[in-house]
Amino acid sequence: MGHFIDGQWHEGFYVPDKEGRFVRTPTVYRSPLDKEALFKKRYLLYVSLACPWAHRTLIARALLGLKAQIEVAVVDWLMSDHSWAFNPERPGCTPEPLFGAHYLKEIYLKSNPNYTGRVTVPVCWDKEKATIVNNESREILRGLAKLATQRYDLAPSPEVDAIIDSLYETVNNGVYRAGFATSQAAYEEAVSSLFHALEHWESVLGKQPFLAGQAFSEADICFFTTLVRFDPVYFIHFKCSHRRILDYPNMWAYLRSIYQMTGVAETCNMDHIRHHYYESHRHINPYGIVARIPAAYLNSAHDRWERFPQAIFPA
Ligand SMILES: N[C@@H](CCC(=O)N[C@@H](CS)C(=O)NCC(=O)O)C(=O)O
Repeated sequence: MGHFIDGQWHEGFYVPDKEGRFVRTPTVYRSPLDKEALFKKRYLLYVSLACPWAHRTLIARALLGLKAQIEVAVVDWLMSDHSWAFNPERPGCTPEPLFGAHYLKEIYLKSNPNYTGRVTVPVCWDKEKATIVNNESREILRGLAKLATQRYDLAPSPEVDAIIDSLYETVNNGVYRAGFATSQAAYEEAVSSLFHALEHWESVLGKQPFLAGQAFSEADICFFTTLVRFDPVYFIHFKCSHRRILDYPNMWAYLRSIYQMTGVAETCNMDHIRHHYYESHRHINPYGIVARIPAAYLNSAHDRWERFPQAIFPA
């Protein structure tokens, strides 16, 4: 891991705040996605199959019928001192298709040789303008949802934004705040707000099929990509150990209901997910031992559609 300052690479992990809290750096590229660019197939998405933020964009691409429009380049699961790398030999990975780059950081420098910031995925690259358009998953997700013509409304109400906001700190970033805390107090703070939020959503999902009500939305995509990593990784590696998702009947069935929507399971690569976390974060898992995958099946039967016959979802 590392980051750029004025185009110079500096190795090292995130620096916590004074109280030992993990602090995520804001992303730099925030331009809106453009319809013409999308349908002229100018966008290339750089992703890691391990990353929950990048995973959001892959699910939107699949559910919105955009696979033919958007090419995807997949980095290796291992994050080294040079950050994300291309390793086409590894199953599930691709070569870097435009420049034959070895590292994703080369792409950031092609966009701006004096770039300051982290080298994160997802990245939405414009092939014609040879620049990064956006590297903030939530904005890429919204951009795709707004521009897709094979249309399913993934943001059907303003409530969706409020839910995504509330999920961010407690759940999506909450697991990282727990796992990367460098003091007991920072860990307790993160894990308490994480499980407080999970208890809340467990109760909501007992009454309705999706977070925002009857209709599947972007909020469900944002929740799903954390939930699917929870039992195999966050519960162990990030010490989010109060309960597994399997222990919450509504959330466990909800997780499986989304996993089983057409096109979603293919976006979930449990090898990339598990190997990335356990092998890349050696400061919290020094020997890189990868925990065995839980026995519970994501494709086991669930009763969500019988319980909620009014549920609206894309596939
Ligand atoms: N806010 C960003 C976060 C993206 C992010 O942090 N991705 C991680 C992978 S899970 C990453 O690339 N980290 C590399 C680093 O921070 O150096 C988003 O939602 O797109």
